[in-house]
Amino acid sequence: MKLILLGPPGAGKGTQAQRLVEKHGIPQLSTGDMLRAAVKAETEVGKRAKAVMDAGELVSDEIVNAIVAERIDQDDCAKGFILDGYPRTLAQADAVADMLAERGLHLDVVIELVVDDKALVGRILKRAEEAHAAGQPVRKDDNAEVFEERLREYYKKTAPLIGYYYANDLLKQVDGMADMDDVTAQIEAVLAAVTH
Ligand code: B4P
Repeated sequence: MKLILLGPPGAGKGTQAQRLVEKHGIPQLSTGDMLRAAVKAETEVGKRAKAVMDAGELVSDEIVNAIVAERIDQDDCAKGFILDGYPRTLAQADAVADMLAERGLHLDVVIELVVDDKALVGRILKRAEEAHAAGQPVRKDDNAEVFEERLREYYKKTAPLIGYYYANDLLKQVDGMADMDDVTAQIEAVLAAVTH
């Protein structure tokens, strides 16, 4: 099973991807996590990505496409994978199509988590507050100002993917405003329908 989780920042892509990993035993390929790991390890990619991420903007297609292409060739991706937060631009979507075609693979479904803007900012600020209260590091992009930029980037560069995947007959929408268990149940229903 190869699927994409699509949605605005804070929609719950990472949250739901982790649940899918547990249930289906396929890996979560989160470009956000991969980039944060590169920043932490101070690799060349991390050094180039840091300022861009801190400002709430998107890292270049070239960097992101390269890290995903390398990742999907690893053994644990043989049975499938969950693309979480990737693709985020039309150029990235074209890159995924090429990457999969070159390997004789295809996408099963693209699941969009639909959440309104007000709820998104509330979730992000809550995550920042909870991390702070627990003495954990707060993500530099989890504040109201940077979040506004993340959302602008989403509408400008990522939202066009909704029409792109709809036209390719791959898009399924779920109500991301529901509680986490309900969202999981909706996703499982979509997966059951597309894989049977
Ligand atoms: P990501 O790490 O992908 O972060 P995100 O979009 O904010 O998170 P997500 O939607 O996964 O939300 P989550 O489950 O955590 O990206 C960060 C940055 O990396 C980008 O801004 C960009 O700079 C860079 N980047 C990543 N991928 C890129 C790409 N492909 N191209 C270029 N740049 C890229 O949920 C958020 C919060 O909501 C959590 O606290 C969670 O507990 C809560 N929550 C989840 N579901 C909920 C629900 N149903 N109800 C209530 N709360 C819920």
